Amino acid sequence: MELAGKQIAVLGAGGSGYAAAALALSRGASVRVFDSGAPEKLAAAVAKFEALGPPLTCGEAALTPPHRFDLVVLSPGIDTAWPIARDFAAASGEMIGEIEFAWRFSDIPVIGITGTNGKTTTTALITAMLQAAGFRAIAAGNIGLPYSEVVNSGDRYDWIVLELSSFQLETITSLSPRIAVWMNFAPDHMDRYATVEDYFAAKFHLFDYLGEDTLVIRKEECDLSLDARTVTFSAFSTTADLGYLAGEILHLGSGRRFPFAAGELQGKHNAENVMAALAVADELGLEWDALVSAIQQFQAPPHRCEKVARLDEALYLNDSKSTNLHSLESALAGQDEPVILIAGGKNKGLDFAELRDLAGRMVRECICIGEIADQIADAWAGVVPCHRAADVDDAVATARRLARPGDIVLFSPGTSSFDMFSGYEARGEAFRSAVRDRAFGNV
Ligand code: UMA
Repeated sequence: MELAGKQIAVLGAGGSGYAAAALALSRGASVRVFDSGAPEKLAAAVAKFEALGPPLTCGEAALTPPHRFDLVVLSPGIDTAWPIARDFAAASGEMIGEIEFAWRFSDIPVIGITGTNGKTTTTALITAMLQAAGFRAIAAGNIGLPYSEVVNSGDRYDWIVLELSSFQLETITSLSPRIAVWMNFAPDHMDRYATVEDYFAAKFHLFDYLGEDTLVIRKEECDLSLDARTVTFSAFSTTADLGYLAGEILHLGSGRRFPFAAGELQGKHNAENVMAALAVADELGLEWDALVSAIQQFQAPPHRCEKVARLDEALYLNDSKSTNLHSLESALAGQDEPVILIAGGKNKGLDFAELRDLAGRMVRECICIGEIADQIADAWAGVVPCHRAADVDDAVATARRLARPGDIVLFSPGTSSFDMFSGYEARGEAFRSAVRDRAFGNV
């Protein structure tokens, strides 16, 4: 794509807007950046853009009718339905997302991963696996490092492993992953999408531009009815190409086995993340045996069912990233041992009754915290004994009293943290400290 002499508008002055602006500048374009955030909140961004060069217009001024541009590059956090984005698009030649923009300047093959849950872990795992096999591979996209930054660096990679959110997939017009991985789908981001179908349609764009490529798809999602060659995986089905039995991952066709349970990752949902990675390995002709130590040593990104410590012979898992019912459901369904669950947080209208049957089967005791504590106890009354705790530390103290040797103490809140914390990271830190203080004798 030729950019010299072109006028480019970048909407959004966050990480992806900055990386897209830098890439456009390096290709000779004239760039302007617009962000509707209040100038006082964007002081750091203003300083960064001043150093980079392109003018940044923020606040009210960014909302005035735009000039005509040759191309508008949209940050993922900005809704394509936002009237200002529509005005920019209407006045300009074309509007694409930051991911599509970067794709147009790169010839490095992409492995694209989407799904409601598990995509960050799978992206990091596939990257670690490729690196262990001797490939130059890097993880980018929704995982945190903007794709445009990787492309603009000029560094040569054999593979870019892209975590793709629905927000990013909404605005692709040619991105064609060599291998596309679909982890799972469940309602989420309903503050951005009018219907669940709209959210699904956004994610489904992953498959829009596939050629002779391979799809790796969770078996339960196979009604996607796609023409491309498909490899399926599932920890809950006996007919998927890759399945799970007694701690091992099995390849149905060849009988190959992978020792999953001996590794750092824990739970059947993580077994599915490893299956997706092994399916990618098969596509690239990599031997499973050569990948055992890289996969077994791989640690889940923080706050995603990470092992914190063993205390009184019970294993404590921090799954603070569980901010919706689907991630709580996956964390629970993935356990093989009785669970002492700590759940709750902000009351954002979720109905924990949806998980009543699963909780009844998997959870021996539940400790409820936060604004939504009473609703959880009401929703699960009669199937799970529920206890209230004042805060995370109190919840861990209660869990320790209730846990028996061999139990899993699972901190998987199932809702967001903003009633008590600045985000899921701070909430997960509080859990880790409460557990480690006890494990190492401070309490
Ligand atoms: N803004 C506007 N108008 C709006 C909305 C936002 O001007 O209507 C401005 C904000 O004032 C802000 C800027 O846009 O200054 C932020 O842009 P952004 O929200 O796109 O954030 P980035 O910093 O560019 O980060 C994005 C992804 N963020 C989102 O999709 C919300 C990051 O994913 C991603 O890591 C990064 O690009 C690099 O690719 C984060 C995320 O929360 C982790 N993703 C969601 C999720 O995982 O659930 C989808």
